[in-house]
Amino acid sequence: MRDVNIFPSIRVRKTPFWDRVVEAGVKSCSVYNRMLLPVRFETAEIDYFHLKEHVQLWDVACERQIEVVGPDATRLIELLSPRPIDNLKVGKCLYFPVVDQYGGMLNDPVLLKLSDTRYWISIADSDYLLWVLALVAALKINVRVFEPDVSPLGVQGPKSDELMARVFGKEITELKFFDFTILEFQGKEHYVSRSGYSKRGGFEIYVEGTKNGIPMWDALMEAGEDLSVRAGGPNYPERVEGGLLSYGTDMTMKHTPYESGLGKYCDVHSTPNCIGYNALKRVVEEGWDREIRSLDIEGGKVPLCHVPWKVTVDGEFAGHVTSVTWSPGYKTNVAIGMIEKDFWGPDTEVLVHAPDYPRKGKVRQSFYT
Ligand code: THG
Repeated sequence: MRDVNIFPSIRVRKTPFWDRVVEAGVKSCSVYNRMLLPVRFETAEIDYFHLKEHVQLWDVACERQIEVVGPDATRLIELLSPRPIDNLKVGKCLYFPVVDQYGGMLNDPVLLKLSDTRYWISIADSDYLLWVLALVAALKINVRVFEPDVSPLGVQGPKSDELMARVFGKEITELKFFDFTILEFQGKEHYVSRSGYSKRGGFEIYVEGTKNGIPMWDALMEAGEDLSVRAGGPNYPERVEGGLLSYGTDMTMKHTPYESGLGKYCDVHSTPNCIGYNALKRVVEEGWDREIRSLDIEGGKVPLCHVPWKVTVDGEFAGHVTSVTWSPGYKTNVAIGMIEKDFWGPDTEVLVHAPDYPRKGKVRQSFYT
């Protein structure tokens, strides 16, 4: 696709790190939660191998937080998802598929339990704040819901522990996957979790206050000079190989968590307060007819995937692939697709109708690790 600029506008929000992202030579941005999301700095391949070897700072301010605070906070959170939170402790993150009354996915956020009466919902790209506000208004419950001035900064890659230790002290490296803690930086406290939208490991610093973005960025860049730290962003081939889903791309409100491959996180029977309880109970009883799968696709590098590509088997409809790209590491095209039940078994050979020419593909047993 020919390069096209994004027209600057107040409506498409800048991030607290934006000036540094521009200085770092950002080449491509996406728009996510009405905010710019830098995704490419060199080529996708150079960014990919750098992420797998070194450490990158990611401006993921677009992972906006929805703060839920008040006596009815837990009651509200229980309404949102078929994932149980009974045993969730303060200091824990949880990948948290949220649904509507029909069981359709509205978002796939990370939930942070900040206290017994305070949560952050770290959202993917949909207007989820509106849904939560509407529930509060309709239920007349005692809770406040708003978007705080908090902007996540990702520290991703195998050298992220070393970099974080240099800036915040060695203790931070003891943090477990999907736990969070509070760190002080220049007299201000920030939540920090071991999480992130890559399979390479790392942290996310929830930078409090727009004005603290640049000082945080600069401190990490300076401390990591000899670690080859540089700006990066969610890397398309890395996330497709690893099966990190993109809401709005790989699943939408037309899909249940089960179709979205997130059934392993759900337990309808122990979440009767979930707004999708009746719908999802039926899904579990009756089963479902399509599900997310990892696929390999033959031939040279595929073109960009901007609309779902149809998948067939002997001329019969077998689903769509929704994320598809060349993997520089595995030297094949990799994809995420929503595949019909008759064809979702491992090693099923399919035909993927790419815009250039139809290519042979194969359903995989699981994603790459
Ligand atoms: N971090 C934070 N907020 C986010 C994202 C993030 N909000 C938007 C978006 N990403 C939400 N989507 C995802 C998708 C996958 C994961 C996290 C958020 C993820 N999944 C792990 C996996 O699939 O390996 C593990 C989940 C688990 O097993 O608990 O991390 O990245 N703050």
